[in-house]
Amino acid sequence: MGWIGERLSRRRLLFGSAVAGAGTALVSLATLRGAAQTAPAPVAGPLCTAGPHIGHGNMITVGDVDSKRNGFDPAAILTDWERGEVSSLPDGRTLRTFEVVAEDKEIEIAPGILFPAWTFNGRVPGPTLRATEGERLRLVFKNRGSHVHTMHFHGIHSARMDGIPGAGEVLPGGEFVYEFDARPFGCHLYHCHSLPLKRHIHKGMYGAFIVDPDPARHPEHAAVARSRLLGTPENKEWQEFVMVMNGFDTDFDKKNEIYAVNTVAHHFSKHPIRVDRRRPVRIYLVNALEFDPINSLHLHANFFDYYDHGTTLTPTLRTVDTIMQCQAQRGILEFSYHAHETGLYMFHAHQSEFAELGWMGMFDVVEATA
Ligand SMILES: [Cu+2]
Repeated sequence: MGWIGERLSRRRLLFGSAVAGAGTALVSLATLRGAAQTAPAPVAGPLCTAGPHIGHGNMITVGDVDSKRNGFDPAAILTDWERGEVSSLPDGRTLRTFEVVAEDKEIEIAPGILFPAWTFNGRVPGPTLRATEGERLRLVFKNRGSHVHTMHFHGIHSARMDGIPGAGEVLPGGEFVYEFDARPFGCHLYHCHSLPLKRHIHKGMYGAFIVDPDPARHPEHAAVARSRLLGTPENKEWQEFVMVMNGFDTDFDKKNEIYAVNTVAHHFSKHPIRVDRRRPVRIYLVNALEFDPINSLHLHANFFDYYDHGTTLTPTLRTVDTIMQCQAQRGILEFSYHAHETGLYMFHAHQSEFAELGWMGMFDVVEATA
């Protein structure tokens, strides 16, 4: 199949499924948001862009995914830090213990489109594990799924703790305890590393793993480190969000039909992320996409500083509005709308096809959030 043919086929699948699966039609975002309430509802075919050509007229799915049934909400995932249980080791160091359970679960990734996922703690992406540099981490991993799984962390650890076949792989019904120090600080990820690897990852077995810098270890940039350290007054000034870019191959042809941030296609187009105009924004961006080698984030009407992998306290890129990430690449974006007027500001993958198939969202910049 040629390049154009593939694209037509992928779009037909999403649009066809949305219509057949949920009895819905596709309308423009402007209509959905009520900006064109007087206009007739557009009749959309698989590739039709009919409808009022006003406002943010983007083709998106109609209706909403049932977050309660899913057991997770893409918006809640933005700020849902899993901190584990904290205790002290005999030498006085902090021990942070997390429990993660693998289980099979059918999830809804677009209205009416179900996907047979393999999950960590029943959600995709898995829990955002957040620790502080230098702590001892203990990950109690239980496999209640139907396949063998692992937790492989992007971080520094011993071979025995690598979470690959032969080192921490867990049979269904089994359990393994991974233990290592939280380092280096940064924006990382974990994922299953069982074989076939791309299938295990793509089924939903990944999550963000954030290690906050310890300000005492970075006297030259202590203020920046404090602003990253969850719980400090400096950190509270920031509006922090985790965005895990992912996709789903719903017909198992090794191509994605759905793209998203935090799993649900177009979620943040329908439910813009409220942002206080006066406070800075920090995004922990992780690319967990399989099958496509590159993903990206483009921010409209603004520019950001970028910290590749989050492992530095000074930006690795300054004043950019688009960042690309290869598979498993991640980083921290920092920006502000303090000099902007309030309103809706878009962000999306700049691979236009990804955006149209779900990887698109909005910030709702307001004067103040509660
Ligand atoms: Cu797995």
